[in-house]
Amino acid sequence: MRVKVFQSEEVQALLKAATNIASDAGNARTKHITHRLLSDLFKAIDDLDMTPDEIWAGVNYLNKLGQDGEAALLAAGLGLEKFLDIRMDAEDRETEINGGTPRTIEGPLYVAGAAVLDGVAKIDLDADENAGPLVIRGTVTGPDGKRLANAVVECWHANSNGFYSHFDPTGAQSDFNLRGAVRTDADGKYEFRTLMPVGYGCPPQGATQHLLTALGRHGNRPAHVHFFVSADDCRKLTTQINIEGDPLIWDDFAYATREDLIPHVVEKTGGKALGLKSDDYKEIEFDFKLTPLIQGRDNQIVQRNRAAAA
Ligand code: MBD
Ligand code: FE
Repeated sequence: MRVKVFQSEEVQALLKAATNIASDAGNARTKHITHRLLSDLFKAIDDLDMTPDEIWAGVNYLNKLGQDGEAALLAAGLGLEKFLDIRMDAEDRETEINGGTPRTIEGPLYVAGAAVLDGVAKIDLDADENAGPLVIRGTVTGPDGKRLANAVVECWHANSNGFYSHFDPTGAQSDFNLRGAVRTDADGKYEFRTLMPVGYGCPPQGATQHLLTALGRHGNRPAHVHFFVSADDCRKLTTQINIEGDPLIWDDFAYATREDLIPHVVEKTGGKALGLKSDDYKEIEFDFKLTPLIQGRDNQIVQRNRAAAA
């Protein structure tokens, strides 16, 4: 079948009817976007001569994706979340905002509600035999380069199985294990005492991995730690650091790695005095540089569904 019907009056009328585009009812923006996306889909079906079997495979895939709760995971894996960062980076260049710590994707595994502690937080609540101690510390500075007291640094990462609390398929972790929040001290310093994470892998039986496999791709991330950093009169930063030396650093299925987000990992001793589980530990020093509000507002605040725990 090589028919092309997309441009026909019948199909154009169908697109308009299906999205109620000629009416004042409904939400104008939603109708505009739906009309465009549905039109692009219809055109692609024509252009690529997609078969009914292919279309129903796709529809069934969406059901499986929702059942698995993986739509946001797929968004990361297909580069959609990275694309949004690329757009925000371009917007920053246009508004001549520079010098801040690079952003990178939030991902789907944040949980709101961690208690905010002063200066230092020990966030490894559960024992993890296969993970050694890790201290992540540094400063938060504002657009003028001055250190910021009372900035809030939130942090979340995986355990030695690559699993995040709240999303751990084994159910093994307590609510805020490896998640925390710290308010910077008078010198703008923050510190997390935690354990070394291991890279994440998509659920092997899930819809995301299913598509990635069909694309000949893996669904793995290098070991990494997520952060939100917020302070008065600054834009909220969403970023991550990667653990230096991970073989997947430049082969992340979610495309989150950036040159300036791979701090050195330093071997230290004196962990016992810090309350760590061994005297030998690893340390990462990483400073966050925040950027100014734009005409008094934070254009980096992103609304999305996020898990929460108390
Ligand atoms: C993660 O830990 C993550 O950070 C992203 C972006 C996707 C899946 C798992
Ligand atoms: Fe992650």
